[in-house]
Amino acid sequence: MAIKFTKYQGLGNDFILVDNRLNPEPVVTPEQAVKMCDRHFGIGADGVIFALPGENGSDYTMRIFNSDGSEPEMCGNGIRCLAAFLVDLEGGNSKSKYHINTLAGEIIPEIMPDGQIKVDMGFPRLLAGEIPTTLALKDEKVVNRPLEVAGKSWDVTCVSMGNPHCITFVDDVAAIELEKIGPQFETHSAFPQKTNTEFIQVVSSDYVKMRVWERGAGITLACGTGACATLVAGVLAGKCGRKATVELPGGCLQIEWSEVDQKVYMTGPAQKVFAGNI
Ligand code: ZDP
Repeated sequence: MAIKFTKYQGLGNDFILVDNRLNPEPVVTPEQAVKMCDRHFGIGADGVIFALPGENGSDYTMRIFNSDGSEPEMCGNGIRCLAAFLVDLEGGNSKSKYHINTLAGEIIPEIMPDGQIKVDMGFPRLLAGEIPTTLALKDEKVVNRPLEVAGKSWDVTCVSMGNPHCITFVDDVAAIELEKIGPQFETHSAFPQKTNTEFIQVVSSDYVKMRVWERGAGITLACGTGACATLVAGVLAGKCGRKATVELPGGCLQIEWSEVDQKVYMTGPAQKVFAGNI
């Protein structure tokens, strides 16, 4: 059976988008997703994203499989790609704002006049029990707590954007041996659902550089939920203002943790690359 797909990328974080609007279950299995994401034997991507029918009054539901077949709750760059995909699918009937049901709650991407996509990413979750991490008591925040990884003590701040993130501020982000230490953070026993890990170099209170090791995907060029979690962590740790540019290997995202409604807003691009059948 052939499956129609469209490849999108947001700052080089790339996804295979599948039109799943007629079926409430993904038409691709996690095992097939792994093969599709393979960069040598498949299409190549960091994940597969499904546009499914809406639930509870939302326009659509988004589900995603990571390149290792695991299923994260949310995906920031991916939801911008999904919004661009929906505009394409709906043609003349498309909307400028979509209410998307995800495992992390309702997320609202909006297509801006300049083509950038601004996403209402909802509220960050800050308590150890909801991240989840065992680095503090369930109802405590985890800000600058020591974590032993690869024979070294790192000060970490943890934030959930629906999915778990562990943020570490470093002097030189280029010097981090991501491939070596990333997996040790991801699978550390302090993170029962594993974790995405971000290494951050603060250039100024409104500009930071980030490198990421993603849970279930490894090194990627960008991570939207990670950029959001980073800004929140920067505010908690007293290193950032409420609005900043996050520079990732694939480009920049604008992130704001609104003082008005306490939600996180992410603005960035999403582009179609090619379409095909597999
Ligand atoms: O939480 C996870 O398992 C992530 N690998 C999900 C994907 C996150 C993503 N890179 C993002 O932009 O938020 C898509």
